[in-house]
Amino acid sequence: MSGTGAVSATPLDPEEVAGLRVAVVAASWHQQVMDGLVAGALSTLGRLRLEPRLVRVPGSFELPVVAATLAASSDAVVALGVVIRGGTPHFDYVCRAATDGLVRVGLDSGVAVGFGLLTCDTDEQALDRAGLPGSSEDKGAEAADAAVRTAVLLRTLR
Ligand code: DLZ
Repeated sequence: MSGTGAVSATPLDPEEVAGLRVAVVAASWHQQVMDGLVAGALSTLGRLRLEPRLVRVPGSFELPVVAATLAASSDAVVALGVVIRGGTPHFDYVCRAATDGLVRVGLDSGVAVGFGLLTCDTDEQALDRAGLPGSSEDKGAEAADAAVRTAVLLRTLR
């Protein structure tokens, strides 16, 4: 999937997001990439003067169950992880479980869930999306922005 076509929405204003409770849940596999994703998400939230709770889980497979628990006390949950394709079908199972699980968390809880799960063929692809020096994209920042934007929208719709 290409990043071409991403929205360039008006930047969020700290005043319109004030009071939102935000949690970040981050997997731990592929440390360098995860460091970039977490930094991107935290810096986006920090710019909005939000103070997220950060929770680490072992792998991406564990993201949904912890996201579900965090959703009970949050207005937005940002889920971050990276899965790199290997030589077995394990990749597909972890990606599907994490993705389907996170969708379910959002629908069951009504809480905004930001999808910051990279599913890549190679380390290079993941590094290029991790918001690190030299990366062309910052998916951690994008997931945080999308989660907060959606939480604001849900707040106005209710
Ligand atoms: C087992 C596994 C493998 C092979 N690869 C990854 C990966 O690339 N990224 C990731 O976040 N987690 C991986 N895991 C770990 C699983 O997500 C999970 O933590 C374990 O299967 C234990 O439940």
